Amino acid sequence: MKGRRLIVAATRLPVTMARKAESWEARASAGGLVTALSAVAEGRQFEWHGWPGAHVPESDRPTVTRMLARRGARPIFLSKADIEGFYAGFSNRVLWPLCHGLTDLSHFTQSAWQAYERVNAMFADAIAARAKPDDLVWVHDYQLALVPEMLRQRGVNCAIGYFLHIPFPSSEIYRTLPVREDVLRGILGANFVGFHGYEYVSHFRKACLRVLGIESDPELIKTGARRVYLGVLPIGIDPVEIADMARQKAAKHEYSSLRTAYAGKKIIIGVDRLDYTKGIPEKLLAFEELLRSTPKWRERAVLVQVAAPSRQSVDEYQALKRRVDELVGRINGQYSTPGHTPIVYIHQNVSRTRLVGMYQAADVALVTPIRDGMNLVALEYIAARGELGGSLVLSEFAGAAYLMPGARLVNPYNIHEVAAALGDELEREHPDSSHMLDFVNENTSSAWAERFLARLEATTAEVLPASRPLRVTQDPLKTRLRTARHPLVLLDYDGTLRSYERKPQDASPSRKARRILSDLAKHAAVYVISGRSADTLEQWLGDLPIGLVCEHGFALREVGRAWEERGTVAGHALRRVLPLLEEFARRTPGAMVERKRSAIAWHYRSAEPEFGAFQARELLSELEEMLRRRPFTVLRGNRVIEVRHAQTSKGHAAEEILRRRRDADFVLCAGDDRTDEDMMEAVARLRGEHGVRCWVGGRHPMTTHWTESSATLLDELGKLAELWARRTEPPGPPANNAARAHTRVRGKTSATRRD
Ligand code: ADQ
Repeated sequence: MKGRRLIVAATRLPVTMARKAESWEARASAGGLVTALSAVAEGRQFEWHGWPGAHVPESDRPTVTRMLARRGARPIFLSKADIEGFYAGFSNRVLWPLCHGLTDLSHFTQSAWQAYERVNAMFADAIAARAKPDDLVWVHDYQLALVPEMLRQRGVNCAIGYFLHIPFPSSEIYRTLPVREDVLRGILGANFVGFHGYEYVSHFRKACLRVLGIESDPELIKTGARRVYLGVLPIGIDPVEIADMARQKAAKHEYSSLRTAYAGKKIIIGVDRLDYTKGIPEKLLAFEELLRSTPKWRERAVLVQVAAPSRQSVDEYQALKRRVDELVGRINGQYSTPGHTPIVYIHQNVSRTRLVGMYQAADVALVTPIRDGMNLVALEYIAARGELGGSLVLSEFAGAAYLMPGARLVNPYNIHEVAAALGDELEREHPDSSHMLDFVNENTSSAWAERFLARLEATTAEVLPASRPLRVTQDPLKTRLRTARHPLVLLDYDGTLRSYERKPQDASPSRKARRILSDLAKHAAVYVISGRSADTLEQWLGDLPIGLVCEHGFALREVGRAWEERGTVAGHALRRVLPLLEEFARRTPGAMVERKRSAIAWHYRSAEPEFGAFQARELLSELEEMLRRRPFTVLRGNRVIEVRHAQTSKGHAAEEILRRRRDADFVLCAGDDRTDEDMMEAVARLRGEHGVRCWVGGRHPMTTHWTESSATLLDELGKLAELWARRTEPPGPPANNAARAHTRVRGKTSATRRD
């Protein structure tokens, strides 16, 4: 076996279980995804987690599990309530219409959402129990959007990919979703997220910006320590399978019966699931318009419309069925003659082999969804017609529209335009579809899967650092901690000791955090190194026996001493930088300038997000030019750009503390954002193997350990304080070289202004 093991999560297994008398029967389902994955499954170990397509009572589950295991499938058993809430309720009644831009058909209920969360968690549990660090996990589609992040929360650290088979809607539409943050965060647990077209990537990026405030590049989103790569990978079909089917009897029979029945006439084919996104009523109205405006086609053209029954328990689908029935009746009533009926309506699941025969018989395919992630019917038609060539009238709102050179693109809402395009295409005698055929033959479904996995492997090669979860009571760390005689603890505040709050002033320390800090300080030298002002730190932590560093390293306060300041922003920065920032604030409604002693900051949290991000990029390039070879650094934080003296960073602060605490024989530092990386770097450089560097919120390439959240870190710090308290031979109090090194006391700094 070459290749890494692949674990696939998709709602439905490639095998459907059905109850047969007293036993169960396994039937292979032949979806596009099954074909796409069968080739990549060949060279590696492979397992597929999903729902077996039926409610299986508790007593039968072991048998069904065994039957499925033989086919590489691992069942997620769902109760009837789960199927209703997760599948019909949230997936198909909320996300499906919303992602297709149909907000008025999207009906959110709390109970359906809870079922969705529950079922996503079942998938995550099942996969987390199996996944090994070197595996690849590939999660499919909108039904399982929470799974990637849920896997991270369960400590899964292997490469996770996610592919969305349907459109991602514009951010205006997406923002109407009541659980918009959760769904985005769920997807962002992946290392690589794939879409059919760049339009969807761009919508996804805008949603991340507007909903979560996360800026991104066209192919990359950085969120905390994690990098999420984005890719455009339009799915394909298997043209060889189509060619094989075309040779079968059922296809040949279908072909010749249609050609005989409509000899001398033009055949138009429509093949869709009976879904409101597929634009079937609009298509029928366009055909009606053609018959009305161009009488010669009334008896010389037939529309064969196959509509597979779909989601019949959902109200909107029942309404759609009634509407389609009515339209077909009306048009046929109006234009039928004893010898000819213009619409042949087949409301059935037709075998794929028969469909191929129908495609082959058709002069024109009419594929006019009002919104469609990709649309495989367009590709199947071109493949089935092969060298015969064929006309494809294709909605510009199908993902396939970007990829089919030579298709006649139409706006499906414009009935007259579609009717006219259809009329034109019916006139063509030998349409050339060779360019489309080339695309279909090259972009096969298995090539698509290979490409996805190659991208997933490439994007994760770099992010598998050998860091481990922080567990202070487990060896070897426990022994190292217990035997440390002069330990030093350096902690960031926001996001590390405390989770973020919408309003920064609300994030005061919990009683538990304060108690743990003072317990730790009985056995170690403890510093909180924060971006907060001196005043805030004094107010929240000033009474504890710990050192404080404010404004990202601008000033340091040893226990019981006054604040010592480092470089301030003055002179050049004030004369040149301040006016520039003020000009950008004037040009960007909602942006503002903040002056601190250590820095000047340009905040754009309240500006229109896209414009703010654009202006921030402009400002950064101007600042870079202006500050070349000057002792200032430009820091890009969360929706803020700060210009500060090059000597003020958390790295410099950590360096200074390490210099003062030379005898510290063990250093533990923890942080969670970009500014903490400087601190991690300093500890790694100066203390190497004597340091434990812990990242909060996931793995980070610069750290040795990680915790899931600030709450987990606090728990571990609490255990650490207990561990030290239980030591039989208590170490001496932490050496305090600081007092000796204390030469630059300048008194307490003035309050930092937060305008
Ligand atoms: P679907 O919405 O299901 O897929 P589509 O891409 O057209 O849409 O695939 C439909 C498949 O079902 C085709 O293979 C077609 O042959 C088959 N089919 C349609 N009608 C049928 C009938 N009456 N009987 C039998 N078979 C029928 C979702 C997204 C799409 C995206 C795919 C793949 O909505 O936009 O292209 O996933 O990513």
